[in-house]
Amino acid sequence: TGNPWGYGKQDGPSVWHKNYPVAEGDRQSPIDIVPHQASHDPSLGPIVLNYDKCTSIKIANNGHSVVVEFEDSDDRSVIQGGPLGNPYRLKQFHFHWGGKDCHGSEHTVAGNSYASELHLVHWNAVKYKTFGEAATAPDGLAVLGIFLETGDDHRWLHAITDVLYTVKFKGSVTDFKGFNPKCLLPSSLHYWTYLGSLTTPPLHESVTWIVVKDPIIVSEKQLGKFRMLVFTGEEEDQRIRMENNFRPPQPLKGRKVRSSN
Ligand code: SG5
Ligand code: ZN
Repeated sequence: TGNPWGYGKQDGPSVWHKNYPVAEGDRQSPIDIVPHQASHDPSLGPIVLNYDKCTSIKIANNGHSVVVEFEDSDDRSVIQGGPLGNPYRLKQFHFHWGGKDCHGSEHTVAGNSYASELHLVHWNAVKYKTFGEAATAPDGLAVLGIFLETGDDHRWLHAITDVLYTVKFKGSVTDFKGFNPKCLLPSSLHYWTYLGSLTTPPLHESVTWIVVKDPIIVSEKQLGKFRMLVFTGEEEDQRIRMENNFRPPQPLKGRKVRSSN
């Protein structure tokens, strides 16, 4: 379903508006976050992650990123607190990254990119019956964004990088049970928050973004394993390396970014 889109010259972010006019809408993501322009909001509580009985099922290459999917038929893995009025269920997480370590994140901070960005996608199962319904509602989704910076090896990212070779091609899927993404988060969850959109088509304006200020550290070697994935299917003749799968920052259009501290 939908129209083919990607991150190349012909099908990348600069042409998404042709098939998805909301690309030029009033609450698009990502954005450049300018820390001194964010307003501290003392009413913003801490983010609470309840991922304890962890429900990961599988890891997949969807032709745009590598995605870890979760069982989401009940509230075993939820995010709450912060700007959210009720718990939101974890659906999946995925990454965006560059071809070089100098870019790759979707959000930028004062114009600076990180090497990669992790997105934990949650939906409002209190108000909506399905993920699909939530994905089109203004308060339907909550995405937690985590920056990745290069440095030392990350102790827990190996669980993912070690299985990436099994999902090299678009459409490949591998069992991935019992992984708790809490191990991928930095120790401080201070954040910025604003109202935005999915960063990929269909670009629905349905996301409460929660972007964590502190990055996690991963090694160049670990990031290199993501770049061995390909956008293309196993049956296709050409192999296009999966990298630079990020959308650049979009106009703020008067939105306010709030800060938790
Ligand atoms: C939706 O938007 C999509 C994701 C997509 C993000 O959440 O969800 C669905 O279509 C239903 C599962 O696509 C998938 O999860 C396909 C399995 O994520 C991607 O395509 C990976 C880049 C985009 O989410 S984001 O705004 O957090 N980047
Ligand atoms: Zn994403």
